[in-house]
Amino acid sequence: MTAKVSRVEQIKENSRNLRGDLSAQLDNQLPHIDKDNIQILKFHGIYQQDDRDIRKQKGMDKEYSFMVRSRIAGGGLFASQYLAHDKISDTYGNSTLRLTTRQTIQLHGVIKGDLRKALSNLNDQMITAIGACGDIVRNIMCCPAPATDTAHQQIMELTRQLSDHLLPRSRAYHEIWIDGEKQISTHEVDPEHEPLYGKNYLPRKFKIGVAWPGDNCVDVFTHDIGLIAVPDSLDRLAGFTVVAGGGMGMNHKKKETFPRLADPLAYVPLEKTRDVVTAIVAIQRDYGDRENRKHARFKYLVDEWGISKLCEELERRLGYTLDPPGEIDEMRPNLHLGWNRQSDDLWYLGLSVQNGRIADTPDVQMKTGLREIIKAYQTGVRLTPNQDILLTHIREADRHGIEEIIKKRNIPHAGTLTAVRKYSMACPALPTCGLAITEAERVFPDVIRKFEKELDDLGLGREEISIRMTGCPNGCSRPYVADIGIVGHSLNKYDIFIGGDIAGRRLNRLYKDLVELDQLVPAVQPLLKHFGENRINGELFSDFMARTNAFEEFTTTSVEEVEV
Ligand code: SRM
Ligand code: SF4
Repeated sequence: MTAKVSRVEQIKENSRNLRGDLSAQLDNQLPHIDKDNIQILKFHGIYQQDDRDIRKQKGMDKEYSFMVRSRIAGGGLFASQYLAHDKISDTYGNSTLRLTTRQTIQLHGVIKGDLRKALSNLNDQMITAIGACGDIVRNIMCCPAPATDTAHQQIMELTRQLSDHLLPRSRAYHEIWIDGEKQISTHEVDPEHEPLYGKNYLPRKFKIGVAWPGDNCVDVFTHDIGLIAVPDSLDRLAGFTVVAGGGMGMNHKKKETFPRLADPLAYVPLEKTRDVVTAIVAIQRDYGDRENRKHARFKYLVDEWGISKLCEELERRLGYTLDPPGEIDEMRPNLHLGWNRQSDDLWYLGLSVQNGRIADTPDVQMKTGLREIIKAYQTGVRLTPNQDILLTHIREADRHGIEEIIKKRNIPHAGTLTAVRKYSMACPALPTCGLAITEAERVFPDVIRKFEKELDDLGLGREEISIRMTGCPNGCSRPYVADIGIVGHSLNKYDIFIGGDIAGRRLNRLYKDLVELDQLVPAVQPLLKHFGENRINGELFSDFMARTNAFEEFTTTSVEEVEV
């Protein structure tokens, strides 16, 4: 390791395979973990947070609590596993469950003294949080449709296998959170070996998504590695079109940071997929930037190398030549909402969860309703990349009872929601996210209501337009592929990005910057009106934006003046 590496690199290297001093930190009487150990904590799926609302109310310096993110490959859970999250959120958290844009669940508001109990309760249900955060391969996403055909089953199976294969080998997680007796281990050097990650793990987070052909519900081009299934003529999984080098995060003040879509790399048969994915991860391990974390994502390496050089290096490591990628079918995202056939005798029901926040409010008792349904009917659960939930394996005979609970708890059926609302997503932002510049999740219901009204007034109330909002430019709700991305820039001011496409194959562009929250809809209104008046044959907003020069006509930014 050279002297120039970032501080986080040094912390990882000295962490004794992700142990750091976490055990001692957990045992002391302080409400928080120290600065260096916070970095190690992330690998265990936990973030230390400071609730800015409570801090202000109490006039305190910091109000510490912790966010625990489970690792849930492809978003698939058994009833008991979902119910364990529900219970832990009441016992140790803030009583809400936050479904994430990567098909996991976050528990917020856990205090330090309860972390071990919360993680141990999850472990009792075979749920881990290791690798849900940190410089490692994160939760692997997969199209959540619970189909019974062979190829669909195979992609979920592969997702689970890849997820297990790409976990760290370190026993630190079990020692610290589960097997209490080893917490005070004095082992200087851990005998275990990390064959893929080594002592320094990856330069940065690494993300993989698996898509079904024609259905881009996982936003496959936004991943470091995207795998698009290729079925054979008998509907079994033959292999994957591999795409590489996607990512969303950027920084308003650093022009060298940018969102990027993955490029097609190769066709890989199923039996070689694991080796190819592992070799790509190893390339990022070896060549990713370990000095500058803002430049450490795989997308920058791919951008600088180009896809051909990546392919050459990959083939050199594998020792064989890869087939070129085939044509990628046109894709549309399927949200998988509403009642759907799972098989001849089973159904699944997709429910839209606004911003993924499962909670009880005076109007909608989403949390109670879901608990009642899942408990009574022992449904399976699949979390979706759009922060929604699918209840699976429902028998015809149980549909009536489920409908009764939905009615009693006032949970809206997807059919009653506008397309704009269904496609919308916002990140948590304030008060928990330490990187938030503006509000997102909390103001988003109102923003969506206003867009719905405007679209309705323009006669566009049924349009499929995706709106995604974040409280900073990191891109956690993948705003840069949305039709309309709203990104926090400075206090109460947002940048509006327009022109992504619903299929997730085109990045949007900065349309207006530094727009006040209450001016978001007026800023986009003229463009929407222009679309309504000039679209051809009912074309989609995204197709209209690609066909015409409406963007150039309506865009105005002051970006040159404000950037430093
Ligand atoms: Fe994210 C950091 C929340 C998906 C890009 N993200 C964070 C942190 C942990 C803030 C922090 O570092 O202190 C946020 C915690 C907020 C809170 O209070 O809960 C956070 N990210 C989320 C979630 C919960 C948003 C959501 O609305 O669901 C998503 C959790 C996913 C999961 O289950 O694993 C989430 N984050 C994403 C995505 C979307 C995706 O992966 O498909 C992205 C863009 C894709 C990408 O990675 O390029 C994303 N998050 C970031 C970044 C920018 C990374 C970069 O390349 O620059 C950060 C900041 C960082 O890493 O330095 C970040
Ligand atoms: Fe926080 Fe920014 Fe991610 Fe929103 S986009 S959760 S504000 S890091």
